[in-house]
Amino acid sequence: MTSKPDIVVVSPWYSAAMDELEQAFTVHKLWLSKDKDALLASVRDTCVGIAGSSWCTAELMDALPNATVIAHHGVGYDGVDVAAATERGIKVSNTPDVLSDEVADFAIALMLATCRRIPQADRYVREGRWEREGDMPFTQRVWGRKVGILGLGRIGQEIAARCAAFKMDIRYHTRSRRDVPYAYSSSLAEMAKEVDILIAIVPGGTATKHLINREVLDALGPTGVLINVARGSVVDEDALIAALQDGRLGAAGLDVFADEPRVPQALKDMTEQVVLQPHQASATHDTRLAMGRLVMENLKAGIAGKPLLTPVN
Ligand code: NAP
Ligand code: 8YV
Repeated sequence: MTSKPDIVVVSPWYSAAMDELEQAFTVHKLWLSKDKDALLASVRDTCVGIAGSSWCTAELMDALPNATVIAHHGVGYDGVDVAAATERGIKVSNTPDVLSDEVADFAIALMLATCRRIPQADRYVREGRWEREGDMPFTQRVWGRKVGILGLGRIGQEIAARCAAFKMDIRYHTRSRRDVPYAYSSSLAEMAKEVDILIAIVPGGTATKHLINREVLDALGPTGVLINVARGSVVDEDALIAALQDGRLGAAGLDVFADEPRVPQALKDMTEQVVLQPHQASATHDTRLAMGRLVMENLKAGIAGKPLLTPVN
């Protein structure tokens, strides 16, 4: 019997997909290891692939010099040092497309939950306030309103298609204009001024850091709603908290945060204006299985010296 190739997994993902991974590879689980240096030293010569759902540094690549592929679990690979991988001749893959519809569904759910105050209404019933106080205060309409989408890539376009079904007036901001039936805005702040709801779905990393800043939040205004399903780094979190506390921004629905899984207490305390989610937009059984399988297929291809299915570099 031929032995299974050694791979190092930095951080885990869906257990059913991890089980399948272990059928194909000898999986060394870095996140469980008490002595990470010793684990890396023990597979220094034999490890041919790296996978993970969070980070991958140049230091890790140097500790595993025979790894030829880094298969990232997630479409956003801002935690992976791709430049360092390219310099070392290591191929990198991500998991695009298989999660686009799931994340788009979730963005719409979060927009509806935030505008129609669904978590607040649930609490209103459970806390007996309906019986004591009567009907709860009215909420904001979603259908027919103006929505601005920051990022109109694979997921952004699926969000736009769903917003169209809600009869919304759709605009978008990206660096390059696309051939789509939605209004293009070359300025994010200008777009924020025009819309009722701003949905962020751009990649993370330095290029998009704090794109949504005080100016953009003020442009969105006291009745404006921010939905962030992109990365926490895209929003200046301090500016967001201040805008919500001062009433300069109406409400926010957030799936992603600057320092996950830690969420600022100030956001947790704002139970009326803010809906919080634990970075779960792609987290269904079906989609996480598809993502995990794509990681595995990329590892197999990279280790066999074949082109990756979904290459990044
Ligand atoms: P994609 O197809 O690469 O689309 C990215 C979009 O962002 C493009 O339209 C791009 O257009 C735009 N963009 C990039 N940099 C920009 C900038 N500096 N200013 C304005 N627009 C910019 O990626 P995707 O598959 O849709 O995924 C997008 C991101 O969603 C991921 O990278 C990830 O961070 C996030 N995500 C989050 C979750 C979650 O669980 N919450 C799940 C999946 C994905 P231009 O290049 O023309 O600017
Ligand atoms: C995952 C994501 O939660 O694909 C992405 O970019 O943010 C999510 O699908 C994350 O990558 C964890 O694996």
